[in-house]
Parts: sequence; structure tokens; C-alpha cells
Amino acid sequence: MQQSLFIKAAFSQPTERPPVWMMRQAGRFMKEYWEIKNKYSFLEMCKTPEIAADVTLLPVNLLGIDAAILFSDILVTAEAMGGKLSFEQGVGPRFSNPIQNQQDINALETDVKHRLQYVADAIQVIQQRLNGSIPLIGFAGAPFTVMSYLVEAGSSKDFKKTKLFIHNHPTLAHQLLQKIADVTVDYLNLQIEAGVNALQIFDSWAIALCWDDYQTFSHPYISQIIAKLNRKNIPIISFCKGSSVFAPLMAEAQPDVISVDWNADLRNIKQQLPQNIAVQGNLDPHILYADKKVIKERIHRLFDRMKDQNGFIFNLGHGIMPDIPFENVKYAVEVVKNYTF
Ligand code: 1CP
Repeated sequence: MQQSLFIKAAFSQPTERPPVWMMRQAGRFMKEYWEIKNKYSFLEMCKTPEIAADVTLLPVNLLGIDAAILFSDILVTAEAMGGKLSFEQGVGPRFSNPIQNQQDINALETDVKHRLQYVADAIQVIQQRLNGSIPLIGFAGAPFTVMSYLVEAGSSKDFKKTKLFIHNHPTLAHQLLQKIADVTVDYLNLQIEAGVNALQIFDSWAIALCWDDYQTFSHPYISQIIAKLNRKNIPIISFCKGSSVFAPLMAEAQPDVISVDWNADLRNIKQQLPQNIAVQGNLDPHILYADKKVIKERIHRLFDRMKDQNGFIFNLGHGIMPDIPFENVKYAVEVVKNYTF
């Protein structure tokens, strides 16, 4: 596995072309996903290893990507801690017992590895089926992003409650973040033990934070998590929306790869980082709605910028939207695979 394009690029070694995978590749833009989803609830899919494996393998078989990502969700840690989680069609995730005060935080449990065993089981089934063909990426949400769902009771546009919580109740916020960080360390180490080949930490909503708040309420917990992982030969990818701004701080946490949103020039970000940190990204996913010639031109433009750089994994700046045409995603993968540095 150390010889796979993806692992080599993640460890900043030369590759003949950039490896490709895409955030939310195991999802709603595929009709094959809906054929499964129409039979089960989202949490049932996550918690049944055979089904989670089926969904994980859809983009492997249909798109021919260079790395698989475990089918699960960042909110399973919060659920294991005691959050009453449901996913409603068209609404997204909901917690019926949001976190509002000290009592709520005290009620959250942290010794919950056993409740996440289904993820370890899914990883084992997936690895049997992949049979060494491509690496499997495991993942978890970053404490700030997971906290935002617990405090807001679900998704949010402006993160008003979360921001009020960190600004007016910083001590409580730190207690909550620490509890999530502790669970996340156990959870990611469980994934390593179960056999993942790489890990990605998703801080999707860091983009909502100003520099000082990112530095105080997100960065220290990601640093702590990365420092406590039994990494062996497993690259750690740190993703956030907002990475165009936060990349220098993200680098201090010492991940192997920083996954960059679509706002930045990827080459500029790469050159600001220590040599041994690779970058992943950063095509605007909206490009995948466009005509094929535009898709090809934009991917080539990005690759021409990155040509002389080791440590580059092609991905999107954020996830594939559910209504992006499957054919366009498939075409983008072909364009990447036909490119040589
Ligand atoms: O209704 C459905 O079919 C469920 C849709 C869905 C899917 C396919 C959700 C609910 N989660 C997932 C899978 C998922 N989530 C993966 C699988 C692997 C992949 O293909 O990438 C991963 C890595 C995630 C991670 C995740 N969940 C993130 C971080 C990444 C990102 O996109 O920013 C976040 C923020 C979530 C929360 C979440 N879960 C589901 C939804 C619809 C959301 C987002 C809601 C919101 O906008 O707040």
C-alpha cells in the first residue's frame, strides 16, 4: 500500500500523475446510492457493516478513483457520546437533545469506543473486499465542527448559537471540545487498529470562525488529536473550509496533508507550507456542473500550476453536490487519470 499513488503523494513522494478521490464520492449523486438508500435509513446504512461496505465501494467500482473513503458520518461520535441523532430527508442531521449548559455537557459520555465498534467492523469488511487494490481513508469530524451540530441541534447557516456559546461561555465550550477531542482520539485509533490506510479530519465549518476563535477553539484540539494518534505509516489529512486562511496554523498541528478549499491558489498555499506537508484539492465543485471542455480545461490549469510539486492529491475544495451529473464526475476522474506530469 505504501507504493500506491495516493499514499506516496500524501507522504510528499514523487508520482507519475496526481492521485484522485473526491469528498462525498460515496453519496447522493449516484443512482446506485439511492437504490440502497431507498431501502434503509442513513444511520442503518452506517451501522450495518455490509451496507456501509457496499456504499464505500460504489465509487471504487463506478468511478475508478485512487482511494476509497469509509461510508459513515462525522456525527457518529456525537451520537455515541449520547446525542440523540436523526437524519431527516431534506433536512439533514438533527439532535433532539442539544447542548445548552453544564448539565448537558456533564451528561455526555467519553468512554464510548465500544459503541463505535460497527465502524471497525465495516472497515474490516471493506478491506477484505478492496483486497489491497487501493487505500481506504477513515475519518472523523473535528471538535469545533461536531460541537456546532450539538449546540445548534443540527445544521446552521450562520452558527449564531455556536458563536454565542464560545463567546459567552468559553469555559463550557472548552469542556465540550475536550470531551469531543478525547472521543475522537479513541475513535481514530480504533479505525487505525481496524486497518484504515489514511485518516482525514473534517473541520467543515471552521470557515465560520475569525482567526482568534479558530486559534482558540479549533486549532488546539486538532493538534491534540493528531499528536495522540498511533500513526505508524498512516498519513493524516487535515481538511477545513477556511484553509486558504488557516493553512499556516493547520500546518503547526503537523498533519501530512492539508486539504485546501477552492478559494486559494493551490500553488501559493503549497509554497507557504513546510516541504514535507502535501496539499489536497482544490477544484471548485461547481466546475463539475459545467461542460466537459470546461472541466478538462480547469483540471489541466490546476495541474499545470502544480506540475513541479511533489505532494499533490487531486480533490475538490469541498464535497460533490448531490445534483452534479454522474457523467461529469466520471469524466473528471478520467481527465486526471490521463494526465502525466
Ligand atoms: O440523506 C442521505 O442520503 C444522507 C446524506 C449523507 C451522506 C451520503 C450524510 C448526511 N452524510 C453522508 C456521508 C458522509 N458524510 C461521508 C461519507 C464519505 C464520502 O463520500 O465522503 C463523509 C466523509 C461525511 C462527512 C460529513 N458529514 C461532513 C464533513 C464533510 C463535508 O461535507 O463538509 C459533514 C459536515 C457532515 C454532516 C452531514 N451529514 C449528512 C449531511 C446532509 C450533512 C451536512 C449537513 C449540513 O450542511 O450541515
